[in-house]
Amino acid sequence: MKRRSFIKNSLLTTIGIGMAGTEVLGSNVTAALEEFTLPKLPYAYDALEPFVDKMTMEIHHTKHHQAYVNNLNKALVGKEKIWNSLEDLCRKTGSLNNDVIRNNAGGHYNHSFFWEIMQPVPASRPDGNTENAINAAFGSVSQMKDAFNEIAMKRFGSGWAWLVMDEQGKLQIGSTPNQDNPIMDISPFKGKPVLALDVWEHAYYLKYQNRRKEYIDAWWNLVNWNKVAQLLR
Ligand code: MN3
Repeated sequence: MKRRSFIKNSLLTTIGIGMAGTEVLGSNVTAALEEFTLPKLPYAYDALEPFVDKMTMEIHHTKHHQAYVNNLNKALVGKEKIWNSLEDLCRKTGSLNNDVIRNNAGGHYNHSFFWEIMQPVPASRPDGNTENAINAAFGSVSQMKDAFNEIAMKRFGSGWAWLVMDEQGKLQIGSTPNQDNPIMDISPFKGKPVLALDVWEHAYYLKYQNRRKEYIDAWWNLVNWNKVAQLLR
């Protein structure tokens, strides 16, 4: 055997052994206890004052959101890992058929999204592309806000209001109960989230008590339109 082909054959053998020795991720892979972790807030707890107060933010993030993460991790232990991300887990809610996973995966996804689409004042403004998309669907930014506010007010009990992009690329407004969201296969309202508002009482009760409308109006001052623009791209 010539030296060159000997090296080539050895190399192929090495690669072959390497591949055979690599464990292929199969259906027997199960979730670990630290599957998901609480993301850091992109700003300080008091950064959204006076519209959302520091204590609400601190409890909302360190207690409520942390509890969704903890309960989700607990519920997933030992489950066959048929998801590869939090989004994917939400999309497969139907096949998982487990209300604890549904509520806590939704809780984790929704809050992670919610922190990102807010920013301290002075907030950004919708860019040209965002405004065009909103105008095309609702007539104007102010008409979109009216429709969004109405849906957020009408959500009975706990849930979320959403601005999403549907499969045709058109903006739609809708609401989901509890911690459901528009990327869940089981949700009748579907789309890619571009804006979300938490209307659970824990999101506003300390400062606004029963005055959900005041909270909603105040919240518009915090919208991170740069993030919305990114999501629309
Ligand atoms: Mn919440």
